[in-house]
Amino acid sequence: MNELDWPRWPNEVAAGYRRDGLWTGETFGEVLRARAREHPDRVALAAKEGAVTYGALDRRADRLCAALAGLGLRRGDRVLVQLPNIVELGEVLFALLRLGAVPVLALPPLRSSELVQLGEISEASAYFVAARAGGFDYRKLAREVRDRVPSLKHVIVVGDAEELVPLRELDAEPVDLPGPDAQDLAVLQLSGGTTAVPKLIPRTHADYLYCARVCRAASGFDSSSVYLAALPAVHNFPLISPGVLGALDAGARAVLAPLPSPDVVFPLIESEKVTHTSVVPPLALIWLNAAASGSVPGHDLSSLRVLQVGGAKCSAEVARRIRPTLGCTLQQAFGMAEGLINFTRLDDPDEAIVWTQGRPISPADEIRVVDDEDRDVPDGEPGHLLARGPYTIRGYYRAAAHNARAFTADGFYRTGDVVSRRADGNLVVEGRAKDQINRGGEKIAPEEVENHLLAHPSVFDASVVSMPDEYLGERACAYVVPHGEPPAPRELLGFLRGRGLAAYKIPDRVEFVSELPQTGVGKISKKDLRDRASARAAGVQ
Ligand code: J2J
Repeated sequence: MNELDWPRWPNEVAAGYRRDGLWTGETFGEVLRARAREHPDRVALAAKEGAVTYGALDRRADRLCAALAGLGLRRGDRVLVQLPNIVELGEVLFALLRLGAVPVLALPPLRSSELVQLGEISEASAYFVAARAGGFDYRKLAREVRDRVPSLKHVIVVGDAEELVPLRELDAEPVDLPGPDAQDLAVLQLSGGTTAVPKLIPRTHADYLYCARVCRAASGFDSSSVYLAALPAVHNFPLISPGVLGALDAGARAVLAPLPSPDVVFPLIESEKVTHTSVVPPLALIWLNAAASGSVPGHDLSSLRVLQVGGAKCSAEVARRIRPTLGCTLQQAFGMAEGLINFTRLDDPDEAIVWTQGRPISPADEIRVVDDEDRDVPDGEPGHLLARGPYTIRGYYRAAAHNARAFTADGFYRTGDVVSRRADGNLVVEGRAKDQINRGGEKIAPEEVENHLLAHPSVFDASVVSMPDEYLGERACAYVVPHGEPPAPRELLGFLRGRGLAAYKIPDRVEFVSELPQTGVGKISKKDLRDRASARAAGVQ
């Protein structure tokens, strides 16, 4: 991989993080080896189809790593990984991490349009999918992506591979390979994004491990805890905050739920004695309602100690119900795959747990709240949140021009979030300055959807904005100026699906208009459109 592919921390800063013991010399492959030596027979990962011990996971990772090397995969190569919550996800991740090949973590709902872009930017050489998951045939998707991405040589399938490469046949005697260094890339995470082209987030072994460890300390997670991944485990929140990788680093058990619904999750919490899990706010509400109404009766949830809620703002109303209904402590989690994570602390006063999104998890995190000219604003006033620190990236992968805008000259990441800082240090998320829609924790870059709309022959112009929604927080509304006769909304949305866009990015509502409102300088006024969408949602118009 080229040195210029992603911006590193400055040498003296990195040396400081090492000297202070924040970055250790360990890699994920070594961590798994150490835990397997300490307690080979302890269960590492449990999923619907079965469980795997630390010893077995370690051996399988070695053998798969050797087989992948046999296919020609090398340290530094990028590999698309789009797997659901199954044990094989752990096997694949650790085999790649040990080899030093870099998983590009693709959420299961992503489709050909997104996967092709991810494959092209990363020049991925392999792609891991499950044959079918959630009623969808990923082999079909993988073939299409392979045919459109010239670098993709191998499609490896969990389950019935048809003519593709079956994962279970990738098995070879372990070989001694030069593994990655701690400051090499561990994974490429996917940014929530504000641009038409997705941004990849370069996370190293050192910074990702550090992130998991400080998250663990702040959420009271230790080797006797049990983590449940209810959300797709490749997402940053359930993967590393402290998530599945944090649990495995602790030598604890991680449980992978195939679906996040109460009828699946509640029995798992009981049978696996889950202590920690994480959800987005709409899911917290579903769980609360299920627990309160007894719609999934007879399940003992008393093992649950911490419910992390994040990804989007948790309303005080939901927050207040968590302890009385589920019997556990709420931990608000305001994080981002680019790095910075804020948690409320378990021993914070209820008022802070209910009303704030927490504070940085590491004393080495540096945050600033600034005005439009990057001047610090006083506590209590809203401003743009900037972040820098031992697990916050200094730039996206292969995105030099974008990096110049998304980071300050002295290396702070411009989160795009508008927050206020209270005297007690806790942050309150007040809004967002970035052009993004947060649909119940799922992030949509309007520009990406607008470009797909503009590809329709009957669309002259289009703008996609958020509209408030009681359940998801926000939904997406597309304002479309047609070319002549407007297409039927259903046809237009079908067109977007046909272009291979993830279902959650398909606008919830389409409105045809004769023109889009403009700002004084002739740009489309998204603010006017958002106001219009809000009025519509409130039933005013
Ligand atoms: C308001 N907005 C929030 C919150 C994230 C832990 C937790 C979450 C993520 C995540 C993550 C929010 N209240 N509690 O990676 O490790 C919005 C902000 C933020 C963006 C990041 C983790 N929690 N957000 O959500 O990369 O706008 O990471 O900048 O998906 O989600 O999204 P993402």
